[in-house]
Amino acid sequence: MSEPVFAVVGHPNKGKSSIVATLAHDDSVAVGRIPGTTTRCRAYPMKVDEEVLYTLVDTPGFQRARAALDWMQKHETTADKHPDVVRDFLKAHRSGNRFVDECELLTPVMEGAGVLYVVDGAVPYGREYEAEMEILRWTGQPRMALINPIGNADHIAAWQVALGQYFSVVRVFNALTADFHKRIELLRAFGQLQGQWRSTLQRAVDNLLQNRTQCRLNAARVIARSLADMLLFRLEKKLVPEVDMEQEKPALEAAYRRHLQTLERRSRNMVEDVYAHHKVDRIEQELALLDEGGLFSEESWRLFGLSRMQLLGLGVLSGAAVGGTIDAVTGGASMLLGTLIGGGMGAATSLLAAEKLIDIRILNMPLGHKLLVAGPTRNINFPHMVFARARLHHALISKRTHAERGELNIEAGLKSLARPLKDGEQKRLERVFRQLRSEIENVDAEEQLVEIISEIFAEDDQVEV
Ligand SMILES: Nc1nc2c(ncn2[C@@H]2O[C@H](COP(=O)(O)OP(=O)(O)OP(=O)(O)O)[C@@H](O)[C@H]2O)c(=O)[nH]1
Ligand SMILES: [Mg+2]
Repeated sequence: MSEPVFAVVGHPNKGKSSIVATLAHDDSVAVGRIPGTTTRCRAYPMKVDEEVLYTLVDTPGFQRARAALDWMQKHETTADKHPDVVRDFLKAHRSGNRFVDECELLTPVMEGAGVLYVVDGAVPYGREYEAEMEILRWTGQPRMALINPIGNADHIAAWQVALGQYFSVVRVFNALTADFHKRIELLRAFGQLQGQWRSTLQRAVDNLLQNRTQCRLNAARVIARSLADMLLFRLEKKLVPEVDMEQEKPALEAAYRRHLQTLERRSRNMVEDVYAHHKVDRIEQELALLDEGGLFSEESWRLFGLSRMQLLGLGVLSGAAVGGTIDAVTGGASMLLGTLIGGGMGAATSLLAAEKLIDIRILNMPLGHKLLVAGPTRNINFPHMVFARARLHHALISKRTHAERGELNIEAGLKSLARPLKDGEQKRLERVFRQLRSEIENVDAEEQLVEIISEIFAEDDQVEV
């Protein structure tokens, strides 16, 4: 194998598999509360465009480290022979059942893997780890220790002192929350372990950074496509003369909403695929009854981090659009804003809600037939809200580690979307939404939307969310 291989080893239940999942970007790695989840070694290659950048080997935890070290010490001669003693240990016990887990975890190390030793910074350091660390030292392989604080970080300092005596590099690395930048930093540290890995890992870092940009672009494409589809969606139903049209409207409206929800859900799944999250249990309020104040309520907007002023600004946009063109807003904005502030938030909210999402028209057809037509929506705020929801989901999914198996609760993540959109970004979006609406299949506008969204995501990626 030419690419660097790292065996992730340690005590049972310390987050070894979680670290493998996070570093290999692989949510198929089995992670579990009960010690002994991993019983066999398994290699997880980290690939970008089918090229393996590095491989992580998940291993079972040490079970009888003290007894294994005793055996090794009995066969010890001089320090230069320590790796040979470990090899002899494997030969002597590989087919037996006394040191099954020790043999399993030491095999990839003796085949050339670097060692990543994982401990839990939330529990106190104790002597029982010394046999494990000593065995790893005897392997002679490059070694790094990772302190993965499961819960709290109370004992990190003591661990650092102890680990520093056995490992050339010691890092605190939270398997569940380590964001992309921390993972990159860790890879760079791997490079320090062994000279010959440095250039390969630097290339891996470069590839991952490029891949990150590509993922943002792919996600932006998915979102722009679904936004355009949602914005231009039109649904119609032909009715024979004797049918009561008023009775037909609710069904058409419901079908319209269902379709929007399907489009949104599909785009969420595709964005998750872009980031190799294939099994996310997502909890998200459905694109609600927009015209009944649900999604356009003051509360919804606030949830998306829009300030009171921004909210009022959007209210102005929305309100003016009812009476005329959006361009006319600029002049009248301050006056309207004054009225809205004077009228309190209730006024702004009602203005936001005033525009119906689903506008159903009735067209006359030959022979007394009628055509019920729903959409495309003309609601000004609709694409902004759809985008705000997509952006929040993207922020959460792009930072989610592959060790995280809990549900992804979108609304609960709202607080963490720290960066409000800049006015310029909001305006560019509005301009392109208008363009999209003006022409069916407006490819140019969609490309522009992709560009704006990727730029917003790039900026979001710099911010700790
Ligand atoms: N809160 C928190 N939980 C973690 C973290 N790392 C792992 N866990 C949890 O700890 C438990 C054990 O994690 P695993 O990754 O399966 O641990 P392991 O060392 O591979 O365990 P074995 O295979 O049983 O030896 C799981 O329930 C994880 O979700 C962490 O950084 N923070
Ligand atoms: Mg495991």
